[in-house]
Amino acid sequence: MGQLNISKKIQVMGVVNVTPDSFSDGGQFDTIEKAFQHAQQMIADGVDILDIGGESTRPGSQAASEDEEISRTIPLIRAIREVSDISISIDTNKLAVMQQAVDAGASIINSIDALRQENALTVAAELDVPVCMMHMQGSPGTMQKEPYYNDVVFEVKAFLQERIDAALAAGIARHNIIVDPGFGFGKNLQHNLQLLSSLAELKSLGVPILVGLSRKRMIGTILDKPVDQRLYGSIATAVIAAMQGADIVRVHDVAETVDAIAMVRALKQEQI
Ligand code: PT1
Repeated sequence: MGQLNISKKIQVMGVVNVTPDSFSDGGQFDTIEKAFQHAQQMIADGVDILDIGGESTRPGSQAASEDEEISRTIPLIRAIREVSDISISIDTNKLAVMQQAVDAGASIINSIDALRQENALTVAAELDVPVCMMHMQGSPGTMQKEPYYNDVVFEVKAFLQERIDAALAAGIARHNIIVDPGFGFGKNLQHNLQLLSSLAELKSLGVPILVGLSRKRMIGTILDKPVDQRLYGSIATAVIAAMQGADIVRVHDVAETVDAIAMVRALKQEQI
């Protein structure tokens, strides 16, 4: 428990959303109970890390308040900790949520704004756990309006390098740094495809790379399929990313991805 596994093994991170489902009115307990069952299934399916988030950050989504995020995520983290020592990541940009989550047993901070908020780097350095810093152009409410880059791969890589430098300067240990190009966060289809096809270029940053492509719109656009029919496309993108050196893949469909990634791992061991 606690430490991120930094061995050669490609890790599967399972997405556990604790955001109330607008189609159910079962209330907070119902939401947490469902997320707990979901987490237990992922553990049974072989997940390496559970990523718990109490605020949706999909394009166009609404922000959650600090109290909402805390009341959704902290009881869930405690409940999982009572039954398992699985690695838990907290998907948040809020400092109080990071602190309470780590106190409750989370061992990774997943920051989609790359710890750019006031004091976030200092708090993360004090917590002394691995942090994932993600690239995003704009903010979730508006980021898909008009994403623009001259050279998306160059600009994302330069941003991630700048965040690595800032993290190191704030006292975050190099072995605790993970980066993520942020698929779908202020990127159009072409930007996403350019990043995916050049993912290996991020390896020279010298830190583990996390990618989240599962069920995203880029898959829906290519396949012309709604979100509940993107499983095979999602598996394909996880494999494409892992083949290019992604160290952690963030996914919804854990059992399927664990098998797909096992094939990549076997192939990579042959190559060494
Ligand atoms: C991600 C990620 C995340 N994605 C990390 N954390 C989401 N580290 C939440 C779409 O285009 O990639 N990396 N936390 C979910 N966000 C999105 C963004 C969901 C875009 C869907 C889309 O459909």
